Amino acid sequence: MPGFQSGGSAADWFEETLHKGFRARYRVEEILHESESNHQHLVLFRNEIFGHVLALNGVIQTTERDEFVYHEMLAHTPILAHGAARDVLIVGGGDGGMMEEVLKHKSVERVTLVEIDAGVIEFSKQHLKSICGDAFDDPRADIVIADGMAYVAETDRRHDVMIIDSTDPIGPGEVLFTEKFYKACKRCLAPGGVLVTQNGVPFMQGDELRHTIRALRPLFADVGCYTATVPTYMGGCMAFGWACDDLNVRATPLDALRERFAAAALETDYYTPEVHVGAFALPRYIERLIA
Ligand code: AG3
Repeated sequence: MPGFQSGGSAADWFEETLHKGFRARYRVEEILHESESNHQHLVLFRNEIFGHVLALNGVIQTTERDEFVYHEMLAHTPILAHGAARDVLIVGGGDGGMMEEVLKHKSVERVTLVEIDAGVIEFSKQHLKSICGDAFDDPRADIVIADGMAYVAETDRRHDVMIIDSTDPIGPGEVLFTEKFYKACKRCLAPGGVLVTQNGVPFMQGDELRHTIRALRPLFADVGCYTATVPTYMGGCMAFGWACDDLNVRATPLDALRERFAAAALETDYYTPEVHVGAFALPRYIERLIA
């Protein structure tokens, strides 16, 4: 079983294999599901601290207990900064957690989820209700099983907010970190639209963020990043890329964010308008990485 190790006692441990030279282990109370899809190895287990834990190819993607940090920050930050997003695209995100956050915005009329692996979606509907809720049944949800790269290169649609909810750049997720992909994203972004990306933990994976920022810079008037701390993405804060052609979107004043947040009547566990603004204040080592 990839990722699993006997801890020397009765309990089994899941060992995440993402980083060279660093491993984190999670005690497995119970394996709830394990399978091999056309694209990847999928496992769901239960851990005392994190609840249900989903790992793809040995890398933890999301957990019941801490998914809110990542999903709220990648969904609400661009949507509330934009202020009038009606059409949202999610690339990846087959677990449905991102879509669930996006659908909390009543002003959003359509969310398109482009996921390469139908297996992840089927599985999440069955086993990850606590993360995706009823998002897959929402009439505003449009589920497309396709390669994200092909979708953004070919679609005629234009999106106000695009969220790249990918895995790390290993395996099927790799293409979602290329210049070619970002160019195609720009093509299907509506005027004033915002693109946000997941860029890993810069302390551990600095190159991932550096490459994305370098690839985005020539394409958009405003390129930057913001951060949030997700407990299971080990090694410090996680970085999210930001790209937009309108400089005013990132500069949306706190008062406006507070008004929009109140109007949207969102219940959140991490996101607040204050956290939103603060998330763009970068520690020096990250500033240097993207300079
Ligand atoms: N996808 C991002 C997982 C990143 C894990 N990387 C890491 N630990 N450095 C999450 C998908 C949730 N919808």
